[in-house]
This record gives sequence, C-alpha cells and structure tokens, in this order.
Amino acid sequence: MGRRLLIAGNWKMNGLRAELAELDAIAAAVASQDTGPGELLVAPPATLLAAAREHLPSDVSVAAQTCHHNTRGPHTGDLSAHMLQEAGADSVILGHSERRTDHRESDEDVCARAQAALAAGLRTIVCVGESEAERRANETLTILGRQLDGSVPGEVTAEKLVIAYEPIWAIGTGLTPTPHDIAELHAFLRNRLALRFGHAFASCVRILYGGSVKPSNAAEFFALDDVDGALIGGASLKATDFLAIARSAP
Ligand code: G2H
Repeated sequence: MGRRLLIAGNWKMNGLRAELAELDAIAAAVASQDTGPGELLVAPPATLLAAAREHLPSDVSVAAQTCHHNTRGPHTGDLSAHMLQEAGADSVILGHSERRTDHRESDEDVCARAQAALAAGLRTIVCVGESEAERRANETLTILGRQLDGSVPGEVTAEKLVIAYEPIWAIGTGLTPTPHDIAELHAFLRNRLALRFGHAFASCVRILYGGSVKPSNAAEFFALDDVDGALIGGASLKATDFLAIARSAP
C-alpha cells in the first residue's frame, strides 16, 4: 500500500545530555545514507526535545511522549502540545500503557490529548495493547477495539495518525507475540479503522508493533503485511541497536 516504515525510538524516562551523542551517531548514519529505507523518529524525554531537534537532521522526526489536553492553565508539571511543538516536537506518543497505568489515562483522556496534539499540528502515535490477564481471558480483540475506538479522535487525518500495537506483557520483558498473532492483530486494527474511517483512510495509516523489538527480531516483524514499523524502547537507547533495527527493514 506504499506505507513507508516508521522506526520509532521511545526513550521513556531515560536520557541526560550525555546521551545526545547517540543522536549524533544517528545523524552521522543519516548523512552517509546508512539507515535503511524507513523513516526515523526519536522520542526523548521532554527535557531533551530542543537539543534533539538541534542534533538530528530535519528528516528524522522528534516526538514527545505525552501532552496535556489543554492549551494552557493551572496544570503544574504538565506541558501543552504547543509547548512541545515549540521545543522541537513534530509528533507525540499518546496512550502508552505506562501512561495508562502510571497516570491512569483512560481512552477518553488519550482522545482529548490527541485532539489537542492534532490542533497543534502534531502527528499522533496512539498506543493500544492488552495485558497478560486480558490475553489469557481471550479479551484481546475486545480491549484493542475499545482502546482504538475510544482513543482516536474522529477528526484525525490518516497522515497525522500512527497506531502502535504494544501488548503490555511484551514490553521490556523479552517476550513477543508470534508473527502470526501480530499479523492477525494488525489486520484487526486496520479493519477496525476501515469500519470507522473508510478503507482509503485505513490503508494509509501506519500501524507499528512495539514490545521487546531488538536487532535480532525486527526483520521478521517488518516482513509482515500490516506491520509498518516499530516502536522501540530499550533497544532505542543505543544508536548501534536502533540503527541495526532500522537497517533490517526490507
Ligand atoms: C514498549 C517498547 C517501546 P520495549 O513500551 O514503546 O518498549 O521495546 O523496551 O519493550
């Protein structure tokens, strides 16, 4: 369908200025056209957004890891989408399971944040994923459908939307679903988008897989039809691993 792979590094709460050297290594690889065919994105902590934008070439995206749903006001410690954009972000990750768990973000919260992000012109990467208990109870499709419907605002365009399927039990555990399961669940997510937004829209939206992606397993995920890239946590912290994943894209 002509969707370009998106190789996205989610640094989570990792990264001091010393780690900007990793971005310099990515920039050097981009300069020598040694990054594979995919689009690259790095989501550092908010404290490094501006520096990341300066250290990376313009064709590497910089993403925030969340944003507030309001544009301004009495929300101590929070950052608006406009603030993040001004700091250098062109995209934002929303609804990561760590946000849903640590900060009790509901689908409604994620949707409101996505609306604010889109209003500020940010591309939104909306995460969905089932827990181990939900998987065991055969509730995966119910959970994914509910999260997708509830977290993606109706007024989004396909260009500004990326979905990341991240089974919670695979995050940072070294465990991953089988390629067969990933293929089936990504197809489910795309069909669900098609039901709501139409086939043309759904066929343009990139659906990333996330959860223990590393250089040794990325290629088998990228080979799957409905997998349009990866959201990478631990293995994105070292440029060598991140670039090895990017280079394993077909
Ligand atoms: C899932 C992923 C990145 P990791 O959270 O979003 O992390 O690759 O460490 O499992």
